[in-house]
Amino acid sequence: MLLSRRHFILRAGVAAAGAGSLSSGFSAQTGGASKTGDKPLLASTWPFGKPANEKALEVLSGGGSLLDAVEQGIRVVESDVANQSVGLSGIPDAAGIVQLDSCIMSGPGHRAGSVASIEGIPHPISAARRVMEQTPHVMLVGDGARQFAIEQGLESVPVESAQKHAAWWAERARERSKAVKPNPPKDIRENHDTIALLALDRDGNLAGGCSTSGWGGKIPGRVGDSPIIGSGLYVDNEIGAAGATGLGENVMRYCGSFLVVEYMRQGLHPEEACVETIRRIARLDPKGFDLSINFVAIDKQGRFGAAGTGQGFQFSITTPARSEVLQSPGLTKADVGPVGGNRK
Ligand code: SD4
Repeated sequence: MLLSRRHFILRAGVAAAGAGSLSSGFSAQTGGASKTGDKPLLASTWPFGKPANEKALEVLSGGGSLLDAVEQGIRVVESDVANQSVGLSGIPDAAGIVQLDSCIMSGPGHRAGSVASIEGIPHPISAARRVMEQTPHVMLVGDGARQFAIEQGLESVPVESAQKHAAWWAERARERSKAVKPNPPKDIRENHDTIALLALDRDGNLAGGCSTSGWGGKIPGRVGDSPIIGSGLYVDNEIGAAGATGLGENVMRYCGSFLVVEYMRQGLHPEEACVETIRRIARLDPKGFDLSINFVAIDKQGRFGAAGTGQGFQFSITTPARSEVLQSPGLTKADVGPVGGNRK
């Protein structure tokens, strides 16, 4: 079922790229059958995005703003102490410290804020929003970001206690990955997961946010795609929004989320745009489809879609009429012919 749907999607993608419109038979499961969808619409990465979506919908239904919805939704995942890849319960770096990355974007005004390698701040998404709203800057990193968050009155914990808190996870990270390896483990879901949450309100305005603890056992100071505008997240209020999860190094070299939005601008359905982005990256990348990357996207009409490499990934969709976890199509070399064009 998935296979034939995937093949259909790839064919439809090629056709739609030229025609700028979709076949009426496009995947109903991923929301493509209709040209417009329910609003508000929340889409996010992984099953843990579902409670985040639901919180965001609750905020919007209660009259909150799009940015409130994104921030509050992501805070649900950042607060989940069982989550090993978002918030202070995330797997620490090779030095045993949890460094967090996050960003937020508002479609209206095309505004963005971001924090990277921030320590001891339980809600980096709130810090990213403050950067966007309270400073002339887009991105703050490291201790500067932490001090800014504290000055803004955001919740903080001493880094020593964040360290203690992280010690147990550090031990596990060491066992699992023996710190940073030149080649990441095959199943990156073991130690990579980001919440990227995209939101569309009833008026067709868009926003999004992203939050992660990044690559477990990373070199201290390593920053992934998640706080990089255009890589882990991109929002264009004329077109749509996209977010990424997976191995950031394979997203940030291609401005992955920006590319997804640009494919939607060319007329592709969100799912096709995610598929075409992965195909394009795989064509250029020496690793071909062995990339461990995933994208989720929504457009201004309320359509949504996702795609990933390998087995694909699970993403969450919430509207007033439905809230569910869906499986994205997965792309492998077998699906799309020659890849890794720069491979020497
Ligand atoms: C990173 N993209 O730091 C993030 C982590 C992640 O699924 O998404 N994992 O590379």
